Formats: sequence, C-alpha cells, structure tokens
Amino acid sequence: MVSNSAIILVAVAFFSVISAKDFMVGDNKGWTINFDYQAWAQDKEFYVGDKLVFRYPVGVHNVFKVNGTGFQNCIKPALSEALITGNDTIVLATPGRKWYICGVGQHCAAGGQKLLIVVNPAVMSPSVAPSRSLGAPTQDLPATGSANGIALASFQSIMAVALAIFLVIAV
Ligand SMILES: [Cu+2]
Repeated sequence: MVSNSAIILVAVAFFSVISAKDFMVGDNKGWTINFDYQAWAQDKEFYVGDKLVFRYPVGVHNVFKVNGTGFQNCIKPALSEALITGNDTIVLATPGRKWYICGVGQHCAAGGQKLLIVVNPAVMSPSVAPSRSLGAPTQDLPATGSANGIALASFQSIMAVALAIFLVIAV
C-alpha cells in the first residue's frame, strides 16, 4: 500500500532530521589516501549537531579544517591546528560548507585525502513538541512556543508534500 509506505517514509525522514548522527568518515576505510570522499559524502545529509569521526592510525594521518582555497590547493594551516588523535570527532556546529584535509606529505594533493561537506541547518529539535495544531483556534500559547509550532508545522507540511511528490514520481 502506497499510503502506508508514505507514512513510514515520512516518519523515517523526520526521525533522521531530529536525531543527531555520528558519521564515520570513509566508513570502514576510515581517513586514508586513495579514497573518494566526495563519493562517500554524496548520498549523505549532514545537519548541525551531527558529528564527523575521523579514524586513522596515529601519526600516519591528521585532520585540518580549512577553507575553500585551502581545500582546492591543499594548503595546510599551522601544525598546532591539526587533529592528531586517530579518533578525531568534530561536531558540526554551524551550517554551510566545511572542508577537511590531511596535512601529511602529499596525502591531500596526490592521495585525494580531502573532504567537502555541506551542513544543513538544524530545523527541528526533539524538545519542541510537533503536535501543536495550526487549526486550533485561540490557544493560549506563549509567543515563542507558538511561533516554533507554526514554523515546525510548515516544515512538516513542506516535507510531507516533497515526499509525496517524490513517491508519486518514484512509483
Ligand atoms: Cu594522510
């Protein structure tokens, strides 16, 4: 039944939005050379609050957060800015493009050890109840709560419509 699977898909989409995720960069390959990190990132959605985990043998690689130019040209910042633990966790605190490179030898330039992701704003938080109804007449809600509820409801409607369109096209 299409309607049932649509409901499940919507539920899954909401769940994935509201729960922060840990992304193991490169999955079981970890942070290494000769791995296509753009292909790895391509099918993933990153949101503020999610975490990137860079895993590698200590001393073999490191992690620098750089800007777009640093990414393009593999320019490594001061060594003091490197993450070097071999299990480096980075919380995605702000939306937008984020660039990471390895600063060891030619790993970035020759080995392609560089990652670009786009972080989406955190739209929903689990602490905001999604059940407030727009249609309810004069509810005595605090102004901020009411505004949140409306923003939330609009987002849900947009998501539902987008998913419905996607389903119609896909089926
Ligand atoms: Cu490296």
